[in-house]
Amino acid sequence: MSDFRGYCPGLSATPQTGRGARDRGQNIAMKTIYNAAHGVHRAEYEFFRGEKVPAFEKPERADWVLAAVEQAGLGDVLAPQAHDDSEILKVHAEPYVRFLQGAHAEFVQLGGHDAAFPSVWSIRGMRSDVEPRNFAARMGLYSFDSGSPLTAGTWAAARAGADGALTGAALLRAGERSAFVLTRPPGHHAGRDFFGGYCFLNNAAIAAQALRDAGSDRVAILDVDYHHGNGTQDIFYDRADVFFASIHGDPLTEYPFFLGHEDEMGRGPGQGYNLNLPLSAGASVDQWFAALGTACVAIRRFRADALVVSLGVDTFEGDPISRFRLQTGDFARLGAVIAGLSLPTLFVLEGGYAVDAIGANVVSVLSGFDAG
Ligand code: Q9C
Ligand code: ZN
Repeated sequence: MSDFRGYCPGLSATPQTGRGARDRGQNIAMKTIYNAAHGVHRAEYEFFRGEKVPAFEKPERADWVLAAVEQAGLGDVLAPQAHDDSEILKVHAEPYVRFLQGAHAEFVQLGGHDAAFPSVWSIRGMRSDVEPRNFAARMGLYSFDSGSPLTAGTWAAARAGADGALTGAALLRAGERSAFVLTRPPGHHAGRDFFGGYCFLNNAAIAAQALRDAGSDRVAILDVDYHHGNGTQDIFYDRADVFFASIHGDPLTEYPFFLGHEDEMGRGPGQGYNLNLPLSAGASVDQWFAALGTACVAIRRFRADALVVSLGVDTFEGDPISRFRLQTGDFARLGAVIAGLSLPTLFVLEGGYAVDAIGANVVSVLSGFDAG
């Protein structure tokens, strides 16, 4: 593993690693919190270049990750424990959450079938401080793209995923070295009051906030999904107690386009607590790990006492909608580098659309972490 640690300059100065945790008798098997309700969020299609295409964000993704976790014998698989809405309302606006909860029923009431998609948005110079009564208008007010089908099961699946994130945070506070939240829909594009990018509730942000509330002074979020975690950045942009670092495709060419540039460093008290590391589409594996090293240095400097990883594996070379080039073996190296931070670590599943490889890639990260 020592060759991996070289990618996180400064780590060699600190001997405390995962092995130390093992020596101290901590349980090193990683528990998975599996959101079994994920499957009720099921969209037939999304729009791509004006065409209806089969949805990329589909239930098989989580099914295959679960199969791989079980086959690898990673650790116990647990169900999420129910938590109060108040935990979610610390990072999401109440009118948004209430809208999401009832949106599909409203859509059906209006005669809608299958999934609802927004079609009109409040843009520069228009009002977003008045909630319209019209359903289509509220769909637009609370979203930033038309690529996120809102289905009959979206709220139930997303709400159970938030319970999974909160359960994971509680496990860390109870002394687990790590845990894995296996859920969909993903979360990192969802902001305080908007959905988009297949995301509705920001699981990583909900977990980070729960860790803060349970006594962690400084929480770092490391977002390794191919796409910039604009929702997470939005939620914590003004804050110095949650550090956000993201490695992603350059927004000049890659989704979500309108956030994720290097010069976004935080605002007010949050100035200096946001780090974006955009890479050009097609960037090499070496460039990617160099960026990871930079993120690790910043997380160490922040002196985080807990880490949440937004774990997208759409950086995989075979991903159908992304353009980085990591291979399955590289994901183990990623896990080992993260282990070198020696922090209680919660992994939360985000993207990854090469369904036949998603299980191997996720398990590669998690077992690389366990071994690191
Ligand atoms: N039809 C996450 O990885 N647009 N979201 C893709 C292809 C949206 C990705 C266009 C990509 C969102 C969590
Ligand atoms: Zn992604």
